[in-house]
Amino acid sequence: MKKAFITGITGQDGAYLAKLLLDKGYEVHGGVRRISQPETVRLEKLGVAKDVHLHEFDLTEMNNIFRTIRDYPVDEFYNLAAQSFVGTSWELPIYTADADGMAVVRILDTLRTLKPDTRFYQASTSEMFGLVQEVPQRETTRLYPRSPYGVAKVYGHYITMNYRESFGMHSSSGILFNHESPLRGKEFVTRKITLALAKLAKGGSDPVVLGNLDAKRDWGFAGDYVEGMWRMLQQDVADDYVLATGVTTTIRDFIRFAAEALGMEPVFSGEGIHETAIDAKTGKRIVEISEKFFRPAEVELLIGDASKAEQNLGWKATVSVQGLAQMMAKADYDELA
Ligand code: NAP
Ligand code: F7E
Repeated sequence: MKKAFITGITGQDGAYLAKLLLDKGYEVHGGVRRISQPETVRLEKLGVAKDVHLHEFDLTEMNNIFRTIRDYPVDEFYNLAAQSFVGTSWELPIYTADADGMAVVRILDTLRTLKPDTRFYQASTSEMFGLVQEVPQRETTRLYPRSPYGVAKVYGHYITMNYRESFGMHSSSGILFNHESPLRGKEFVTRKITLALAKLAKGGSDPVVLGNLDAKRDWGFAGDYVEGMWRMLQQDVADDYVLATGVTTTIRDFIRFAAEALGMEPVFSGEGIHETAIDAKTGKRIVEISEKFFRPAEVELLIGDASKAEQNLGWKATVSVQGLAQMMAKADYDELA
C-alpha cells in the first residue's frame, strides 16, 4: 500500500486529492494547522474525514516539518498548503512569503536530509505569469508575478526545480490555472458569485458586490486537477506541467453562466464602478461594484496551454466553464435551506 502526505488537506484541493488517493488504495496522511475550530468540513462532505490520518502541521514551523517527515515517511508528498488568497497577500506579504515561498524549501530540504526518494509535488500557479508575456501561457513562458502571492510562489516553483536539478530529487511543479468546485472558499470570485446568486434565487435581495469584472480567467474543475497532480508523481522522470482548460472567460460571463443556471436573465448596464446587473425576470439588482474589491495590481488575462500535460500525462480537463458555473450554482442552491 502506497503512503502519501498532503499538506493543506483541509482545503479544496486537499480534500479532492485525499479522496482520489484513498480510492486508489493509498494510506493518506494530512497536515492540519492549529486553529480555534478545526475545519474538516470538506473532507466530511466528500465522506473521507474518518479515513485519513491527520497530524498537527504548520508551514512556518521548521522543527514541526522535520518531525512530521521523520515520523510519517511516505512515498509521495503533496505540498498544497498555502496562504492561497491573492487579495490577502497585499495585507500579509511577509507571512505569504514565508508560508508560500520559504516553507517549500523547509519541506524539500527536510526530505533531502531524511528521505530523498520521496516524490514531491509543489502547488505552483498561473498567478506566476501575472502580466502575461505570452498568450497562451505554457511551461516556458517568462514569469512576471503581480502580487506578493505570485512572487512567493515563484520562489517555491524555482526551488522545486532546483532540488530536482541539484540533488536528483523527484520534485515536480504543477502550474495550475484557476480551478474551482462546490468546495471552493467563499472569498474566491466564482464561489462568491454562485453563493450570492443562489441566495437571490431563493428569495433574497442582496446583490453580490464585486470588483473588476473585465479580468479573464481559465477556470476548470478541481476534481480534474488533482488527477493531474497524481499523474505527475507517477512519471519516471519528474517535470513541470501546466494544467488548464485553454478557454478564458471574463468574470462578467461567469456571472451570466451562473445566473442562467439558476433561471435568471442577467442584464448588465453602466461602466466601471457604476456597472450593475439586474435579473430581467424579477427586476432584482443582482450585481454591484465596489472599489473595495479592486486589487493594487491586477492579472488581466490568463489562458493556459496544457498540451505538454496532455501529451506526457494523458491529462485533459473534462468540465467546461459553463458546466462548472452550473455545478457550483446548483450545489449552493441545493444546500441553502
Ligand atoms: P485552499 O482551499 O485555500 O487551501 C489551503 C490549505 O492550506 C488549507 O488546508 C489551509 O488550512 C492550509 N494552510 C494555510 N496556511 C497554512 C499554514 N501556515 N500551515 C499549514 N497549513 C496551512 O487552497 P486550494 O484552492 O485548495 O489550493 C491548494 C494549493 O494550490 C495552494 O497552495 C494554492 O496556492 C495552489 N493553487 C490553487 C489554485 C486554485 O485555483 N485553487 C490554482 C493554482 C495553485 P486551513 O483549512 O486551516 O485554512
Ligand atoms: O479572483 C476578480 C479578481 O480571488 C479572480 C487562487 O486560487 O487562482 C486564485 O487566484 C479574479 C481576479 O482568484 C472580485 O480581481 C472581481 O481578477 O477568485 P479570485 P485569483 O486571484 O485568480 C490562482 C490560480 C491561485 O493560485 C490562487 O491561489 O476575480 N474579482 N471581483 C474578484 N475576486 C474576488 N476574490 N472577489 C471579488 O469581489
